Amino acid sequence: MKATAIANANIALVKYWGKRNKELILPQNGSISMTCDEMTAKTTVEFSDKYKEHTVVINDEEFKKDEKDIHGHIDRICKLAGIKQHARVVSESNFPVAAGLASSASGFAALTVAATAAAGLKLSPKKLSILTRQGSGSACRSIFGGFVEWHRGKKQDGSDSYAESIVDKKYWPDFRMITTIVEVKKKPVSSRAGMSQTVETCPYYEGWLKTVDEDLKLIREGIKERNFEKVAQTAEFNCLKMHATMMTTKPSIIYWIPATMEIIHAIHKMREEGIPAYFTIDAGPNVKVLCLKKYEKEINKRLQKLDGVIKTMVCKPGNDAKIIDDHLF
Ligand code: 2P0
Repeated sequence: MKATAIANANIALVKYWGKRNKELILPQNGSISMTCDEMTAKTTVEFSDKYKEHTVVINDEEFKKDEKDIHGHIDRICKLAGIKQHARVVSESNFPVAAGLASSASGFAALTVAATAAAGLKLSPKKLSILTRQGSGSACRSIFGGFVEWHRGKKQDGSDSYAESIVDKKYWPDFRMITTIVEVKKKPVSSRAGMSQTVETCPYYEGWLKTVDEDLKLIREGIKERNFEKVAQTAEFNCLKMHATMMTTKPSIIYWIPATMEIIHAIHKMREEGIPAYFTIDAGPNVKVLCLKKYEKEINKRLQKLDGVIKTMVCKPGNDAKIIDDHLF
């Protein structure tokens, strides 16, 4: 009863920001992401009578019950599989956890794929996505590679709120996402708390919701047409609208630090010079720069020279989450 899975992180082009049901993790709006090949979580799960409780070790640090409730997600899978044993979970990711780099997306996707396999469950990708969503919303998109849409759904039981592939990773291999790290420490306000506060107190939240369907349509079309400007312009604007809702909650949430602004201005300057670069930013200060393969080297070189940039990771469209043989323990 042991299995190991790897899953890539994903970065949203149309953001998920706000829940309509916190228990089932049902979103207020649909979202679209790219699965990122260089940002990976690898997780081994073993169920056994020798374990008296669930233990979870991520990047060599033991995780007790926290806001994300990883232990609760393992219980959910045990219940589904009808097993009574406890689990040992060991996970490693190749990028900082909880710094707005979608670590919970790759983490929960790898955990769900490994734990269901270890528990002997055989679920369709759609069912896996629904189950993963209940651990962490954006993680349901990391079940799939390439470009992915998470449908908002309408049903109260969440059975129509799942992710599916728009196109696989081979469809647009020239698309690049350069993750530009300016801070690696844990962010001051978690995404979960930030989005809840936004739904409750932002006077512009209704305005955000009204514009999302148009962004989803443009990005869906742009991906299918391989129209970089259409996808990247829409994604940048969508990100700014999301941050505008965060900044206008009570109390205000501002994830950006000076280096974040430094990158934004550098991108504006690149565009003035005719280099097509756009940005998107999640619930944290790190910036993801969108570009095409042709401009990747030049843009990456310029980003690395900016004040406050610690490192960059160039990502291409990545793989579906999958089972591998190489266990971590
Ligand atoms: C996204 N983010 O679409 C958006 C953009 C952050 C900003 O999904 O509470 O960790 O576990 O469902 O998925 C981060 O939120 O939150 C997120 P939960 P999650 O990628």
